[in-house]
Amino acid sequence: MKHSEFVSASIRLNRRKLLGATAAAALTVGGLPALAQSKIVLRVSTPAVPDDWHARMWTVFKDTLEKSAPGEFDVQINLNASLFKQGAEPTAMARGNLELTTVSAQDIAKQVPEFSIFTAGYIVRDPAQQQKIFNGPIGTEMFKLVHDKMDITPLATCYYGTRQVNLRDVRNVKVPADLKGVKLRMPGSKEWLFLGEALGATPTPLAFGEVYLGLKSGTIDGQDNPLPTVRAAKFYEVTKQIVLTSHLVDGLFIAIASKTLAALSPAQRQKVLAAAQAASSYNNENRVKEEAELVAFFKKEGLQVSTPDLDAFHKTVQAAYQNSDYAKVWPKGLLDRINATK
Ligand code: KDO
Repeated sequence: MKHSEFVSASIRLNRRKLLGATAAAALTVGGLPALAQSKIVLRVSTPAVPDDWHARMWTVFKDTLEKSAPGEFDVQINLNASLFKQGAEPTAMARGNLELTTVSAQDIAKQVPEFSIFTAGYIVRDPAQQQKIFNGPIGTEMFKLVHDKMDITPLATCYYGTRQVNLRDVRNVKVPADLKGVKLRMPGSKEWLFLGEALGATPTPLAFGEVYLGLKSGTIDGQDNPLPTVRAAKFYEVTKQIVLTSHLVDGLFIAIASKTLAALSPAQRQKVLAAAQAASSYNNENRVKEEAELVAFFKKEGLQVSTPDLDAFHKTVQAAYQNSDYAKVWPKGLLDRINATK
């Protein structure tokens, strides 16, 4: 099943669940929503800073939708977690208080434990493989679980970048044991904290918006994020080293509240899906390109950029996950299927 077919199938299910077959039929008159005169408000909330690609892509989403459906939608973009705090978005969407966000694998795993396979270090190999995984049968199966359990529908997969360790002070980091005692800031959920622990550090939970000051004041010793975000959020101003651990090829999923999607006409749904795909393509292309250029930029800014013993990191991190409760709920055979995705 293609992703667009998955979206259409999810919508059909949801409309029935929501409205009952007759009411669902009555909502569309001649292919147009009954309330076509008033614009459909789509509120977006994200912790992203304005200069980051997954913030800028929402303007692409808005512009694409305005072109394909002039005057039909009012897309309201709220950056810097100004509408909902980081991680609170999926609940807000299920309650009808928010229409769109980018949801992380870690936030999904809270409600869909099977998804925690994508929170584990060194599983997904690179951005191209990530797209293949989520745009193929694995994505369809996993997104169905998200749809069924969370009342949100993933529309497109964004490459968020490959996470690297970024330290306040220079340290000789070759193997995970060299991060012992390092207060490494992680987002505040157990899935994230486990990753920090698996890397050998002492994970410290903190919201994204507080990381810059935490690094500046020294309440944390470091943080992990992909290089484009280290630039966009200006963490390089308050840190001295980047250790290229490349521990997580991270993804963010553009998701819409399933009730919102179900209330759209079929044509509108396709336009929203196409706009989400245009936004993620914009993000993915720019992020991959910039990621390749940033080591030189950080060196120019005076940071030390080092490469650790990646085999040692792989082995330690993978062993931590394999021996954890997370791996116990990974669907049978999924890891092999991911590894076989080329
Ligand atoms: C972060 O808090 O480190 C993180 O990178 C986690 C991601 O899942 C995502 O929430 C991201 O922040 C924000 O979008 C800010 O870039």
